[in-house]
Amino acid sequence: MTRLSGITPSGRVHVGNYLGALRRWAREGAAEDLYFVSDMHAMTTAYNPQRLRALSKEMLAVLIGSGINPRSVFVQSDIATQLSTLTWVLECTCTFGEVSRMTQFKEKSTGAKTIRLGLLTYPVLMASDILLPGADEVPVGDDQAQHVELARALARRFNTTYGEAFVVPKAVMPKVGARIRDLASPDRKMAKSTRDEAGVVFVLDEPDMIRRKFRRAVTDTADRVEYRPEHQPGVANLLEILGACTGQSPKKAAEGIGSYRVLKETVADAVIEELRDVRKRTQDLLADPAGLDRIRATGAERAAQRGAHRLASVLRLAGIG
Ligand code: AQP
Repeated sequence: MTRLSGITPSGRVHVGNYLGALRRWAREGAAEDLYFVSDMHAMTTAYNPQRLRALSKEMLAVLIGSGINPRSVFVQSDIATQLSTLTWVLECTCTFGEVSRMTQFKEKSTGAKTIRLGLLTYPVLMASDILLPGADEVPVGDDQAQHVELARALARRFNTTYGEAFVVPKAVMPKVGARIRDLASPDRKMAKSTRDEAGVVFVLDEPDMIRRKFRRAVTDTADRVEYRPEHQPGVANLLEILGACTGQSPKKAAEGIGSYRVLKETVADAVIEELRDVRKRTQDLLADPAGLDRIRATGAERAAQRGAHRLASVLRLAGIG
């Protein structure tokens, strides 16, 4: 059974990505699972090529530094030739109506001055990510469930029209972890692409910086450390982060903390501790670029080998190649 998950280098990895995804991938991932840096997905809106390359490299190191099996990790564009070939076959299996109906496309394209064609066809590339290695399960949040549904539809359609080539994948909803919010604006989630970094704690932030960001976290004037997400979103967010680090419920985490000042110091300490080894391992990997390149090349080779047989039969069945 193969599970597949990706993370897009649209910015630097933050503590929300780590607590909500990477840590779980490291703890629960099996040897045959695949985790990839989806750098090609970062191209659907304006971006800087040098920054994308640097972010992808750093993200690869953070994935491995987080404890994910290096043999399960690869960078999407390292198998770009296979993926692009399969994407063309799937684009010719998919209808314009199907992609233009995608909620995420509608959200991201509404009001945009120019819309890249890749923004429309991105779910088809995502279908290739899933179908090429024959993933059985794709853990996704609500926002991506529709895309996995499309991958299922395309797999079934190809299988019945041209011949059996694809595993029909299943979307699985991971256990709902805390949705970590931006420390400076607790009304929105912590996100990689947020321009104002004051409320975003990056996995590779130095401990001093982490402490500073928590000290400045937006709370309220009540100075009452209780878990009441509706009334005290900033405080609730800090308690969720603390609970995620200490393995407690946010309510339990609040016990014995008498002031916001103490709460902020306690969360900062817990996050620094939680990230200490991850940061150290990641920094070691980044300090040895040749070693990281070797790990990357091995991951790419394994991913390519895994897809080669399926791609060959897809091309044969489709009457090309
Ligand atoms: N704030 C968050 N709290 C908990 N989990 C989070 N994830 C993202 N933000 C939080 C989880 O991280 C994984 C990787 O996500 P992605 O690259 O597919 O994109 P995303 O969810 O859109 O991540 P970001 O950080 O919010 O980036 P941008 O700014 O590009 O939108 C996913 O498993 C996600 O649930």
